Amino acid sequence: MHMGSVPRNMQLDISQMRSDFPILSKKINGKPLVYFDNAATTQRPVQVIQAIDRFYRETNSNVHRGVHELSERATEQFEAARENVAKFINAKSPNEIIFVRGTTEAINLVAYSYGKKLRRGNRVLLSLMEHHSNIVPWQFLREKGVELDYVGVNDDGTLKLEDYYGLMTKQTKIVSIAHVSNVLGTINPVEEIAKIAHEKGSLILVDGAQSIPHVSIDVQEMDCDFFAFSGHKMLGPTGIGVLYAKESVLEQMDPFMGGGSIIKEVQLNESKWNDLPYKFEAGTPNIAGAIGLGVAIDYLNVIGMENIRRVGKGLTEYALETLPEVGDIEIYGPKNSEDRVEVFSFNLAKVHAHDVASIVNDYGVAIRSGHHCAQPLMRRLGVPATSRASLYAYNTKEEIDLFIQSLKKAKEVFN
Ligand code: 7TS
Repeated sequence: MHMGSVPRNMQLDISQMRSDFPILSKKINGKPLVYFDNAATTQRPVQVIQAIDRFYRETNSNVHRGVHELSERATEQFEAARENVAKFINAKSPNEIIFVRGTTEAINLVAYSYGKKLRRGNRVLLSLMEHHSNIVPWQFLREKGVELDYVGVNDDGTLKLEDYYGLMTKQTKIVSIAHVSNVLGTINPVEEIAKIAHEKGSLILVDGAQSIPHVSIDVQEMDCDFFAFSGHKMLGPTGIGVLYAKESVLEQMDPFMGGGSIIKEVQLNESKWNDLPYKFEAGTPNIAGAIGLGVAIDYLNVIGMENIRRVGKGLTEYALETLPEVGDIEIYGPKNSEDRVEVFSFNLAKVHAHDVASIVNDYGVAIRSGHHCAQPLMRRLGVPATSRASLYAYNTKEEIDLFIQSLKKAKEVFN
């Protein structure tokens, strides 16, 4: 696809889109690759691959340091990427965009820097469907007497919203919640949760790792205080991610890591912090990664997030309709394409999740199996593991058909 060639709301030409992703035409085990592990990481279009290559060939230099031409160009491109991110999620200002390594680092930053302000008896409200990266950083705060509470999950894979009313107390200082579950695909009503949190005087962090590739994000409308995401789950490079936070909230927080770039002045025993967003970006950043992320955003904008969501709903409807054909299959999560994205965790009766993943691999199908870094959710589901097929807009119904055939083979082998 040539950038700029898909007007919004036009039918997306999937085969043209697929031709932008070199890896999608690879063969695996002699079979055409069916890549259904997009929740772990998406693939990259040539536009992103070329942008990184071009940066190292033509512009490579450190940012915010030199007055020489290359350093100025690198800084310009790096800051343009920040502006691009700000526009993509409708942040008020690029100062609210902090480049980090990914969602994990973004949440650790908040748990550390905002966590420093918490005291014994304060509480953090999470949910049973969180990825470990939205649990473990908060557990570090238990050392100083901060307690954790968990909102439950209904049998249909939705959040027990009433728990937000029951569990929020005056001591609850932050609510942290996945926008989309990496296991169930559930889209959580984060606008509503933000309202409840703010009414009760708490801040809210939204883990957008799994929502940013699928749905259009407006942080002002959502009214979240923090929004975290990873470049590699939205067609961008690994090792780059974003913490969005309201400027007023960031102003009140201390830096996460010490080092260069975050300071205005260093004395022997203390330092003065730099302005936003640099106060939170210690050391040389992932410059090529940020530039690559900016190009991934350009790519998503050209296709249009509403087109991506529409294609995703179509894939969800087709998968939910056809997967039961396999027989003896339990599919977790909401049954309605409005309430979920195209991420399907499932178990076949009498076959271990790892065996399923390993057999379909023989047929060129890449899926993940295990606890998906969500052990509390596995316990809630009453299973040690699931297999997970996570699709993206470049996947097709034909690939779902191939996947179903490979699942039938897995059943044959074990029954
Ligand atoms: N939050 C959610 C909801 C996630 O799904 C993931 C990664 C993370 C945070 C962490 O993101 P990272 O980029 O910092 O690693 N989820 C998965 C997954 O489901 N399979 O592999 C990684």
